[in-house]
Amino acid sequence: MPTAYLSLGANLGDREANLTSALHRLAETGVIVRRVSSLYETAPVGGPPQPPYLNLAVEVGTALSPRELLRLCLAIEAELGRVRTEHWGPRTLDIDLLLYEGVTSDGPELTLPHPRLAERQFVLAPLAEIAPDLRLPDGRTAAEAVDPGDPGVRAWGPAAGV
Ligand code: X6L
Ligand code: MG
Ligand code: MG
Repeated sequence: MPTAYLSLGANLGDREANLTSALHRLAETGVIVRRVSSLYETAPVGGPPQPPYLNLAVEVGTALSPRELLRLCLAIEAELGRVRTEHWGPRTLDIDLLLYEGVTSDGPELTLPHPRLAERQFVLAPLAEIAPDLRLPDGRTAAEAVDPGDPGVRAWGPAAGV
């Protein structure tokens, strides 16, 4: 079964509950949630001034195609009350598809690997926790790409089990 890596974030409402609900919804729909990172509280990057995020990363196994997995992630965002108003604005839930097996794709709907994956410490810190040896598109491993001194990322606590 193909392996994929997802990045989840929330900065509105009960952030931890939103992330936990998202993991349960994924697990209910034929996605095998294999590894879940702990939670990180992170300073917002880009967009308007907004509250701090909780971020985590998950490794999943899935028989869904990349596009099917993306559709599922968007449907779960909508269920959790995401309203898309301003670009890069605050949200109850964001689920980004980072990597899907060895797949590369460049379409209007989905680009794989995620184009800004390696620039974002709020993605890399949780990802390196669950998959330190994972190879990024730039050739570094996740562990090599983490900046442990980034003041915008701090360990917040364990994620609830799925
Ligand atoms: C150069 C220029 C390098 C812009 C990076 C990176 C811009 C990420 C926007 C960038 C650049 C974004 C989250 C967030 C957002 C999240 C935290 C975005 C825009 N989502 N900040 N900002 N966590 N901490 O999940 O991702 S939306
Ligand atoms: Mg995002
Ligand atoms: Mg997104």
